[in-house]
Amino acid sequence: MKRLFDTHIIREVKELDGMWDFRMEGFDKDYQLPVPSVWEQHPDFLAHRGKGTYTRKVYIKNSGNIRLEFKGVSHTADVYFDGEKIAHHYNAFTPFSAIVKNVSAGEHEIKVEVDNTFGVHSALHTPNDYYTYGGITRPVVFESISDAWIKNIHFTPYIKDGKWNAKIELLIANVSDNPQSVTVKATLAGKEMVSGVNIGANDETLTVFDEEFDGVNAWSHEEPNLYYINTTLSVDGEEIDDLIDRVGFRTVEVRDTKIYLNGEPFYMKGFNRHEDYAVDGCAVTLQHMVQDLDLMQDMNANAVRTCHYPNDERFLDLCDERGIFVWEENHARGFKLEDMQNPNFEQQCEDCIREMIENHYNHPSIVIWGILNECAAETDEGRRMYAKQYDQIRSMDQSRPVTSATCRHFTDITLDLPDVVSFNMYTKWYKDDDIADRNNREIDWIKESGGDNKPIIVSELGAAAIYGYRDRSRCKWSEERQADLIRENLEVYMNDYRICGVFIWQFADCRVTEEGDWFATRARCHNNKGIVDEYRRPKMAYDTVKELFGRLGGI
Ligand code: ADA
Repeated sequence: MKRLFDTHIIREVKELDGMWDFRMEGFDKDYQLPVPSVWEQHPDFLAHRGKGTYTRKVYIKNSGNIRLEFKGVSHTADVYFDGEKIAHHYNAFTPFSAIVKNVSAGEHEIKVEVDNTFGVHSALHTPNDYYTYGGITRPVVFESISDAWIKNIHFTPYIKDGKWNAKIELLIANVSDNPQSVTVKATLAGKEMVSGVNIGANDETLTVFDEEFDGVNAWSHEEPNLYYINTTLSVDGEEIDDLIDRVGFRTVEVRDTKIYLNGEPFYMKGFNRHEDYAVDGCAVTLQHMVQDLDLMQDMNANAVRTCHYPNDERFLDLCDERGIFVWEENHARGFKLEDMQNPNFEQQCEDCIREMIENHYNHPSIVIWGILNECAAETDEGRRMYAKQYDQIRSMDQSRPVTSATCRHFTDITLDLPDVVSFNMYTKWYKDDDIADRNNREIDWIKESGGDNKPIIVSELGAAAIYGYRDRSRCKWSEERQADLIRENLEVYMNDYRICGVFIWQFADCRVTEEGDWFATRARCHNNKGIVDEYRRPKMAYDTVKELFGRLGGI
């Protein structure tokens, strides 16, 4: 399943989860692999970087237009329908789709060529402190669509004269060579909105409703109220298409040094979470997503940062339902200027941001967008790219603040650009400074460097421990030391009124690439700073976090 609820009742939808035929370049053998999954789960491909081809048949009952949607392929996909190329997409972490018009009834073949190799073609998936897996790693959906169909819904709630209002933007497309006249209807919280729409041949049009909604209850951490928005298209009274989404009435604003939800300042305390689970790789199953959030909430967390890329929508659906605040960010981790000058970098970032916001806009749990984690913010060229990406986000979404997690301490020249200033700090792990002193120097610098009077978030803090390694000396890498350092850091940051949120690095241990030099500082080829290991086995720090998140952190 691609979402936690049905997005269509009228539109014919078939999920293509299941066994696909598979061939790997350089392997003279036929395989069958499950979709979604990573090919690294197969003993022949445990650490394989290469090109694999997935194929399967689909049967179409009635001739017409079909639409294929991939929620995630890692990291590059070339899609063929009956041998004709219909899509090319880069980036494992954002969805993409393709339409084939006037397909005859009967059996057809889908082929997906998948590439997880590194090189100049991949500016964002690189040897890094997380692993780039290979495969069709998120759900695939096969739809039959009418000539006129509902492509997207964007829901923007706001308060006017003390009452909940919302702007509802429906993007309606026409894939036929003839103009279409349809009636569009949207139903939300008992209100029905109707409009006639004319769409030119092979064109799209935006229909906008802007209404007051009486009697709705706000979405919040304590009461994450959600509402279904049902939209349909009809011609001469016959319904031909529909799209259902789920929304929440809430506003997010930045005022002075706080972030406000529905007019009240709120504090975020949570984890950085990679999409990585011991046996799933990045194709984390729904039950493991649920387990992750159950564990985070057991530790009294109320927030999660999708480090360092857009997440699976089912995880965002769970956060919507649980009132968990989400910092979602585009795909970038630790790029130096020379990495950012890869000729594909800016376009691949732009595509990722566009696809992230187009697809995740309606999730009330997303309260802040992030970009370019620890990239070259100390350079003029880097600043130009930061500014360009902030501008792109703000052009698409004026309802959420923007930020970026910096590690260019005392040299970052971009702090005047975001709404919220965030920094990553590993005091007492990488450097043995006094935590409070180092924090004061950081915040003093932020205030002098463009971040004055802005909310401040500690976007990463942490220490490593090897699960099961106990040592009464409490030396580094022991569970004891990790628990000590988490306590010492949280006691400082969560008692500092100038800070409105903390994210521990990281929720769970995650696999890292052997390529590059990560192996030297990442025992087991894992980033071992998880509070639980990759099998979600808790380390001693689990109870430390549970205690401190339970009693500290508030506005
Ligand atoms: C950085 C980075 C994380 C991780 C962390 C660490 O802050 O943003 O992805 O690499 O350091 O473990 O050192």
